[in-house]
Amino acid sequence: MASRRKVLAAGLGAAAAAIGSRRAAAGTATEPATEPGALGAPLLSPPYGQPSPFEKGVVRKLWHPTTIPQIGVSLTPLQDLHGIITPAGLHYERHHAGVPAIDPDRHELLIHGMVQRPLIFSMDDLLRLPSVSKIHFLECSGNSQLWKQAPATATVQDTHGMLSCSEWTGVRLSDLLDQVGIKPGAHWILAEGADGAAMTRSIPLSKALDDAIVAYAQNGEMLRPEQGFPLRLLLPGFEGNTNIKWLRRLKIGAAPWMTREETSKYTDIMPNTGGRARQFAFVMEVKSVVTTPSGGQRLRGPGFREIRGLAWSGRGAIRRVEVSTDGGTSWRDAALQGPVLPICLTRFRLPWHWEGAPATILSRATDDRGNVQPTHDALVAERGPAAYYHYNAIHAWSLAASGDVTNAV
Ligand SMILES: Nc1nc2c(c(=O)[nH]1)N[C@H]1C(S)=C(S)[C@@H](COP(=O)(O)O)O[C@H]1N2
Ligand SMILES: [Mo]
Repeated sequence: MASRRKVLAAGLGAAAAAIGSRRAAAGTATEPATEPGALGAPLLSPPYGQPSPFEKGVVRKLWHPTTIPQIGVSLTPLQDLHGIITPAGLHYERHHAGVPAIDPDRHELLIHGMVQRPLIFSMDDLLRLPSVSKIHFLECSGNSQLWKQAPATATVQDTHGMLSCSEWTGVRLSDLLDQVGIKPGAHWILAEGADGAAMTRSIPLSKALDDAIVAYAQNGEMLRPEQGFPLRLLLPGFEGNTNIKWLRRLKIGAAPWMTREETSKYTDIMPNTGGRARQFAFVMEVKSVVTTPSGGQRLRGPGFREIRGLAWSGRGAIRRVEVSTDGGTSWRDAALQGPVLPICLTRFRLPWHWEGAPATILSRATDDRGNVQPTHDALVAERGPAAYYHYNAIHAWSLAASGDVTNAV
């Protein structure tokens, strides 16, 4: 019987039929536990809908306790999400000086520097222009640093939670640059935020002219305050830090400005270079992680179980995800859930029958440019032990015979 169920479990539809935890006895009247209720809650309770109260545990959490609560990171609960879109209220946050309260009616964007006509745009001006909507992930380049401490209790929220994915709507930056007219010799743009940090980053003009969006909306509604309301820069595939929130100024110039965020921070000291650093490594490389089963979860007994996870690349679309349940000795191709979009989270899934023995679960993504997610050892060999940003190595979860899942990195 057990082997027959196992055979059934190999096919997806049959597997689902064999998994129900309670058997409706043949010929006997059986009822599901959930019965039709009396008159329920009225319309508009509340006017802006909220998740079920039973989902109250699905929240962002701090990366680590911060002494100054305005400066730090909150993480997306990847283990609790489905599909590829991150609900706006669960988008990770990274603030360097808290969330400013900006009145959109008073907000302005200045574009100046090496231009023919410096211009100031109001939100009203921007909303009248041709709009574009794109689904893209956003990842902090400091994501997954936790491997350095590697607590066994880490969840995927801890290890990969500086990652979210939204549909972003706004104006093409290239359209705005057309209006101001770029002067010859310009190669860089300085983007500045209106928060207390006045965060500034130098962006290559080529990126600005390619696919950069000056975004005002996220998943169908205006940006959340935490995501930069009323205006942010969205640079598909570039490290989170360059996606300046509360955007107030763009200055066109010939050379990068060497701001704090591109000199003392967001650079990688490279091995065997006499202390030289890799600078302006903007693109977030191909990466993936298994979200089910993942750290902190407990599997209730052997049997059929779908392995699920997310894959993404700042260079293009995901072409392939392989999954190993034996620590990398053998690999199987996971199915990619469509739509498989460029520079976007891609959901992968693999039907699996857990025999109940200890297992080490890994995933390895390949993008459509042929980039393959590296092993931890390969990445450290290339970047050195001091590398901090842009960590995209294969992640491992350890599944014990008890069903407990722990971080194996
Ligand atoms: N103005 C401003 N822009 C900012 C930041 C900031 O602190 N101030 N943080 C940056 C960093 S480090 C990241 S990872 C992303 C995070 O965007 P999110 O908070 O919408 O997830 O915003 C970037 N843009
Ligand atoms: Mo970041």
